[in-house]
Amino acid sequence: MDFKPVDESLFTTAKCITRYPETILSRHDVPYRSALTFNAGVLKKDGKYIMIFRNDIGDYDKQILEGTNLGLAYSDDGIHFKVEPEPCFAMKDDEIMRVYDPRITYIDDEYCMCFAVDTRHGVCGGMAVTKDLKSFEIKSISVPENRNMVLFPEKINGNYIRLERPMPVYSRDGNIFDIWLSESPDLVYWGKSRLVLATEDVPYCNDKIGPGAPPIKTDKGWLIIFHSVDIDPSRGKNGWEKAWKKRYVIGIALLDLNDPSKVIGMSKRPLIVPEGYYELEEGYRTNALFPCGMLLEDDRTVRIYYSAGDAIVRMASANLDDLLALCTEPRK
Ligand code: BMA
Repeated sequence: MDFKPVDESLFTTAKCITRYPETILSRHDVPYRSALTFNAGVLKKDGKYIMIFRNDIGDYDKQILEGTNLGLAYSDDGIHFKVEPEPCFAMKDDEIMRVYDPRITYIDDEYCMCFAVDTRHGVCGGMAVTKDLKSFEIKSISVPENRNMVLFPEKINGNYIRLERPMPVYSRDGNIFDIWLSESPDLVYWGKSRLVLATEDVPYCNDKIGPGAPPIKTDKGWLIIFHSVDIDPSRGKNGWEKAWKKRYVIGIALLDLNDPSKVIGMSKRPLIVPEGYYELEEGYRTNALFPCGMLLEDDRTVRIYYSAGDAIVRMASANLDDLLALCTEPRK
């Protein structure tokens, strides 16, 4: 596989981003077995914050992982979360090995959770609805290989819309995966699939991209957040893995309000890149930021919940107008 180096000078965090200095969630906050708490969907509803997070069970210090379930946490301020006594969701049978990476949307008076499903025959994208965050009804599980699904918070032209990230391996060399969109009348049957954002259109990517959190509707368009990966074969061991050649950064773009398969703006540089001890040096896989939550805190402030090192949940905020400007204007 050819390696196309990325331009390192692009990799700075945008000036409009303010990181919350403390960790939002770690294994120490979880009242059941937990080694890694990350990739958390976060929603604000009626002034309360709801988080569903991936909980990898095991022993952090011994670097042992034994399985995955999803945990539920509530907060009054979006910063201090209290984890419920038991995990809220898991799937495991002869075919399904685990579910992970939840994203949550509130639509039609219920919560819809999108998640990845590892099966013995490939990775699928799953969707389930719930009214009480306790009992979930599975609506659909895609064919492999697909994941990183996020559902828009409202129907567009009569259909539910999701972003997703299929993983085609025959057409291009390497793991070059793009962001797609599909429509559904009922959350069960999905179609009208089309490409939204291609990897080669992201100037700081040489590997794959994937949708992050449910989009935010603005008067300029749908604001989307995504992860973008670049590979450098000279990177060596870090985190728990023998060799980790990737860096995951966070990007943003703007989609057309009526036809969200059309990209109408995109920041040409990453929004957030790994910085500081917990993002660069600590964790299961260091150098990896992965956003699964984004919400409007008030009319003009956006909060972004992202994982660092596949180990903890962190949060950063920015002014909405600054984010929209990054998508539509060259960065100073
Ligand atoms: C992706 C998924 C995520 C993970 C990310 C960074 O491919 O496996 O669950 O957070 O890699 O390691």
